[in-house]
Order: sequence, then structure tokens, then C-alpha cells
Amino acid sequence: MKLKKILLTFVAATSVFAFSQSAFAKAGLADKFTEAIPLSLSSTFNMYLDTDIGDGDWYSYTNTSGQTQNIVYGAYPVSPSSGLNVDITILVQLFDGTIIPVGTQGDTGPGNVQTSVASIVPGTKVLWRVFGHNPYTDGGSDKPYTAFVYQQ
Ligand SMILES: [Ca+2]
Ligand SMILES: [Ca+2]
Repeated sequence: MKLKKILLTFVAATSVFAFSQSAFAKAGLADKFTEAIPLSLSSTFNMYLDTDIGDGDWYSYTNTSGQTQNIVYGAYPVSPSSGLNVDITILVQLFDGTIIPVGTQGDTGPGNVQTSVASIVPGTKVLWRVFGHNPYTDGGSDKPYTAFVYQQ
């Protein structure tokens, strides 16, 4: 009887754990550029990629300052020693909604920051997708990354 109770408690705890895991699964989070996570200047966002499924997370920064801004943005591994290799693909959305594909940045290698710079006029939005250089190994909750945007 006592063992059964312990087992039930264990099952309940496992269920809660499984639920919280799925609630934070990264597939489904910011997978499309229309669902980009907006970052403000000098802010960062820690997240991880799901492996095996080609997961990616979109981020955006919009210049609402009223003047041209020079920004640097991208992503880097929280722990360089994790060997995580993230890449970024970039889009620019003009004030009138026009979308300009910029492309994927050249790979800088495992453990390194993957970044780009832009000079953007007011109303311009920069969007970047963070994804694993190797979708099967560059991800997982033990290898989080940080997305960032700063003014230069
Ligand atoms: Ca995602
Ligand atoms: Ca890279």
C-alpha cells in the first residue's frame, strides 16, 4: 500500500515534469518570422533549440527611436565550452512592410558568437533566425544560446 502510494506520487511528479517540459519545448516557439520574439536594445534572451527536427527561433528588433541606428545582433552559446554552433539567417522588413531577405551569415564555428551589424532607418525591423549549424547535435536544453541586440 505504501509502495503504491509512492509510485503514484512518482507518476504524478513525472507527469508534471513532462508537462512543463512540453510547455517549454522550443519547437512551436518563434518558428516563423511572423512569430519573432521582439528584443529591445541592449537586451538578451536565453533559449535552446530542439534537436532532430530543424528547430529555429526568430527574433526581431524594430528601430522606434526616430533616428538611424547602428546595431549589432545575433546569438552566441551561453557556454562556449558546450561547443554549440548556432547560425543566423536574416531578413529586413522596411517600414512599408516590404521584406528583404539578407541571407545566412557565414559560419564562425562551434562555441563562437554568430553576429551581424546593420544601419537601420526609423521604422525598419531586423529579423534573425537562430538555428543549429548541425540540426542533430547543435541544440538541447544542456546547450542553451543567448540572442542579443546592442547599439554599436
Ligand atoms: Ca523554435
Ligand atoms: Ca555558426
